[in-house]
Amino acid sequence: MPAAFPAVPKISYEGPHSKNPLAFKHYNADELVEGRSMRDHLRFSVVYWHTMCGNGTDMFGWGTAQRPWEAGLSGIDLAKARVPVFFEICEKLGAPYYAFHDRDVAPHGKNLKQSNQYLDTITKLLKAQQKKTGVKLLWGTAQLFAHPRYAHGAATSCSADVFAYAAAQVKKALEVTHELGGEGYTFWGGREGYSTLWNTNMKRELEHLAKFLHLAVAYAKEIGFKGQFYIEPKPKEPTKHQYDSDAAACLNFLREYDLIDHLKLNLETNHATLAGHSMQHEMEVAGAAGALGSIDANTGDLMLGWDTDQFPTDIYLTTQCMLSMLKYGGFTTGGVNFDAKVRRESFEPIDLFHAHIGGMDAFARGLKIAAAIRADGRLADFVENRYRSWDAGIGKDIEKGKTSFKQLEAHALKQGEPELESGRQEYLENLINEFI
Ligand code: XUL
Ligand code: CO
Repeated sequence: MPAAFPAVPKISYEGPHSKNPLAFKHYNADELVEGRSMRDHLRFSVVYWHTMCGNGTDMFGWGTAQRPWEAGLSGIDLAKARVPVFFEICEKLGAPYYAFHDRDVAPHGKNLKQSNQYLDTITKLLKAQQKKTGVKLLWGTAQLFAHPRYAHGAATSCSADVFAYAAAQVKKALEVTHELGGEGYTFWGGREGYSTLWNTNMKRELEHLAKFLHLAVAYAKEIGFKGQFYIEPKPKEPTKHQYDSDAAACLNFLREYDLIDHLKLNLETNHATLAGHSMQHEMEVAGAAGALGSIDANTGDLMLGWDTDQFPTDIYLTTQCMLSMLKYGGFTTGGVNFDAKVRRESFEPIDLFHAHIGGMDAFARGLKIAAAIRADGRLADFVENRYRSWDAGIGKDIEKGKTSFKQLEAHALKQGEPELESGRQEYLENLINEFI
């Protein structure tokens, strides 16, 4: 099979002064940051669904994308043709990982058996390409939202037969992820929510979702899959309300149903903003709970109210992501997964390279800036100093559980009106700007 991008070389690092659109200006894979290579810090991952299957369709118009390697092909033949092109892109980008849904890599069959056969056919090709290129699987997942059978949800469907069908699909997706050496498996509850409460038994649906996840955990154990499970919060779209609405809701759900030891969070910027949060907020919520697993790196357009899945280019965003990530010890099983798609207007194949190079460079800059802010130390010192009243005296006693309301009342009566200090928001915003 001839290369799909014969004119694109392996993308190399040329430094910040390069004007070459097909070179990294900031991502230098071997460069050490805080003693770890950028490659290992960022663990970049390319997604199969947007990169290979995205065709620029929107609610008002059909696809725009020009993909010469797809000409005249459909079904399993198209699926086969996409595999080497995808790995050519990953390899040329130097992205060490990828992620997929079962039904992006292989087509829907006329029944489950045929779908599984298609998936087996493609899994062999993926495995061969992984071996050839060294690109590894960050996580796999099952697409439980596109087919009409999932109109009422998958694990939260009102139909037990749909639950069973979804379980069968996840069983197979787990086997394939395991076969491909996947380091994780993600649950994004595409239609696990409701459109109207008039027809919904929420308690029952939540219990079913928990049951589904417990069954998945049990099956992973049975087949020896040791990868990390993730749940990916998103508040809405396609449903009006999704049960995995944000990091806090997911953590509550995982704790309530005794799943907290089995799943971490895979956070996505555009999902955070749809939930009315910043990505930094979501990362701090997950990090504080010890559940920060992986990120789907993208961004929304704040002028639009939907999930536009754009490539991240905002240095403030990537700096915030990497500050939180470094603070909580960096990625272990997860990575920076580009769940992002080129715009409908960017229909030429080369746009796929510009998009990923830009996203990788934006994260590389974020990483370096975050490391510089940490090395400088003023930000961390400020926060530490802000809480110093908890390090000794009454604060220390409260934290240690050595006080009662009566003792606190005595303290307040004796101490009088507490003295406060400024939060210095503007000073800190200026401090951050020194580094950006
Ligand atoms: C959808 C989304 C998904 C998940 C995987 O908004 O983010 O692509 O990442 O199912
Ligand atoms: Co995502």
